Amino acid sequence: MKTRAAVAFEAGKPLEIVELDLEGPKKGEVLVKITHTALCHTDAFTLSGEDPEGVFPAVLGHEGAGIVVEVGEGVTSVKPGDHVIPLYTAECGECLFCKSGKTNLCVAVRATQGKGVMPDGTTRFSYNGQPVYHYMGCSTFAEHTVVAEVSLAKVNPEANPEHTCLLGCGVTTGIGAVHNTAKVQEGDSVAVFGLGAIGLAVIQGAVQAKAGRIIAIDTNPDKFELAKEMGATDFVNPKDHDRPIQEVIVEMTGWGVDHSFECIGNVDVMRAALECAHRGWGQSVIIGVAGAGKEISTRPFQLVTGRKWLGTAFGGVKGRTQLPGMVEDAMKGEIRLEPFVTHTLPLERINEAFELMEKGESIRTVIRY
Ligand code: NAD
Ligand code: AHE
Ligand code: ZN
Repeated sequence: MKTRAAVAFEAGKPLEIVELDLEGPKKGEVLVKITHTALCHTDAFTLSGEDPEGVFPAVLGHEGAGIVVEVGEGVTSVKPGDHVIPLYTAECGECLFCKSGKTNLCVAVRATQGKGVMPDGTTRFSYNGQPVYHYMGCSTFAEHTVVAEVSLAKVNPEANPEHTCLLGCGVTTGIGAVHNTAKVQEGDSVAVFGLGAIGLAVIQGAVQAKAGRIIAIDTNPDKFELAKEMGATDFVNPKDHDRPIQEVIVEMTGWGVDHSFECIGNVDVMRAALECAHRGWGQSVIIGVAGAGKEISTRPFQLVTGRKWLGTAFGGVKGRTQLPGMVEDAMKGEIRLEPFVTHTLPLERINEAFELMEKGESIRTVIRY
C-alpha cells in the first residue's frame, strides 16, 4: 500500500512529506493506522545526527497512538480495530530481561530495532524502490506503520488518542522514573532539571508520591508557570546565579535533595544533578539522552559519601503490562495529559513542530493525521 509520511532523508535537514510504499505485516508484525503522534526531544536528537543509532532515510516518531488495521501470521494479542500505543521498549514476556522481574529492558527486538529494521532484518517502508528505515520500533511520523506485536500496548478505545499518545514516551517516562526508578516516598525532596514534558511528568509523579519540596530548574523561565501548575514548590534559573547550580540547591536544602532527575541530556547538568543529591543517601536519575561521544564525570568522593547515580529508559515501565492501566488512570484524571499539549498541527507542518521545540515554545505538539 501507499502511506503518507514525514521522512528524514538526511541528518540535520527538514523532514519531507512524501508517499511511501509500505509492505504488509509479516509474521509477528502488525499494520497500524497512526491517528496521532507527538514529537519528543529524542526525535530532534536523532534528526540532528547526534544519535549513534541514527540511520537515514528514516521515518522517525515514537510517541503515537493508533488503530490496528491488519495482523501478520501468528499474531494473537491484537486484532483489527484495537486501539494501541506503539512501544519503543517492547515487552515479550519471555526473554531473560522480561523474566527477571528486575527491568523493563526487553531484548526481543532491540538489536534489529537499533538498526532501523524489522526483526527479519528488512524494512517495510520504501521510496522509489529504496529502503526507508524504521525508528525505535515505532515510526509514528507515518499515517500507517508496521510494528512488532511485542511492541504494541492494547488500550481502552474510549481514551482520547490526542492525549494518550503522550503515554508512548514522555509522560510515562517521567512518572515511571519517579515510582519505578527513584521510588520517591512521602515527604522526600526532589529536584527536577529541565522542564520539558519529561521534567513536568517527573513533577506530576512526585506530586502523586506526595513528595515534600519539588524544586524546578530551567534556564527558560517561561517553563516555571506550568511547573507550578503541576505542583512544583520552588523555581531556580541557573542563569540567575554565578556559581555552580548544585551549590545553590545544596544551600537551599541544607544537605541536598533526596532525589534529583536530569531531564535535558546535558552531561554537565547530569553532574550538577548528582552533586546536589543528599550526602549519605541522595540519588540522581539520568533520563536525558546525551549525544555521541559524551561522557559523565564526577569526583568518586561523591559516591563514596553515599550518593547514587541511576538511569532509566521509559521510566522502567513494562509497556504491554502497565500502559493500559496508565491510560485508565489518565481517563480518571489521575494522570493529567491535556496540559502537556501546547500545540496541534497537521503532518504537513511537522517541521514547524520541531522549530517550536527548539525555540522552547512548546511542551508537546501533537500531529493529527
Ligand atoms: P525538551 O526540550 O522539551 O525539554 C528540555 C528542557 O530543558 C527545556 O525546558 C530547556 O529549556 C531545559 N534546559 C536546557 N538546557 C538546560 C540547562 N543547562 N539547565 C536547565 N534547563 C535546561 O525535552 P523533553 O522532550 O522533555 O526531553 C528531555 C530529555 O529526555 C531529552 O534528552 C530526551 O531525549 C530525553 N528522554 C529520555 C527518555 C528515556 O527513556 N530515558 C524518554 C524521553 C525523553
Ligand atoms: N540510541 C541512543 C540512545 C537513545 C536512548 O537512550 N533512548 C532511550 C529512550 S529516549 C525516548 O525518548 C532509551 O530508552 N534507551 C534504551 C534503549 O533500549 O534504547 C544511543 O546512544 O545509541
Ligand atoms: Zn521520547
